[in-house]
Amino acid sequence: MSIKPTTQDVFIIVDVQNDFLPGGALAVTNGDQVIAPINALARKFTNVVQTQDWHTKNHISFASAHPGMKPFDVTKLAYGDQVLWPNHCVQGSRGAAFSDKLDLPMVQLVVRKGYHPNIDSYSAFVEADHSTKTGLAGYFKERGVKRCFVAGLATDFCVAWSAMDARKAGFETFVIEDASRAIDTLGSLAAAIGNLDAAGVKRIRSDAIVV
Ligand code: VGL
Ligand code: ZN
Repeated sequence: MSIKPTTQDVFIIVDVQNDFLPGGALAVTNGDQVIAPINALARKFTNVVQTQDWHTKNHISFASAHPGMKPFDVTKLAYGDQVLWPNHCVQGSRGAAFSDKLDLPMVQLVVRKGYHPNIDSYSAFVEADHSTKTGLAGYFKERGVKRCFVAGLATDFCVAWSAMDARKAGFETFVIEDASRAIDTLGSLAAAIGNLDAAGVKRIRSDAIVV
């Protein structure tokens, strides 16, 4: 398969932030390996957007906000099960900043997410309560976007949830696997791949994208 991006395609670069990279608060194994393929891919698209995990200080997704709980425990919140994380991507912090190895001057929009204190948001489109919207689907529709290509960190959380919601919003959707890396806690990577396949999200490699 080879795909030549058009003006109806968008590349969504998910959460390539210091806290998800080696040495960060919620480091994804080999997370830094996504940077070179993402820098290369971004040059093949006319539309590129980035997402940025952007939490309040005592965000409800942090284990530290739940006495007696620890990172990677799962708890029940008003909107359903929530994995609890180490404190990460706090608004304005160095950890929340994009990696300075990214070379992405062409990015058109940065979508911040996870800024409501009581709602997590893995997805770039719809928050974890499954109803609060970020506005990104509307932005894409106004701009005539038809296909979304998603890569970044982490495959099994923010990449997968963003891809699932892109598909639900009616976009043909692709996850670029070699430009993504997973956290893989409690079987989350296998579950995410099962969900993506069932939803008709295509999993491809970056060499499928040609100029
Ligand atoms: C993410 C866990 C918590 C991600 C964000 O970017 O995949 N994962 N917050
Ligand atoms: Zn987060």
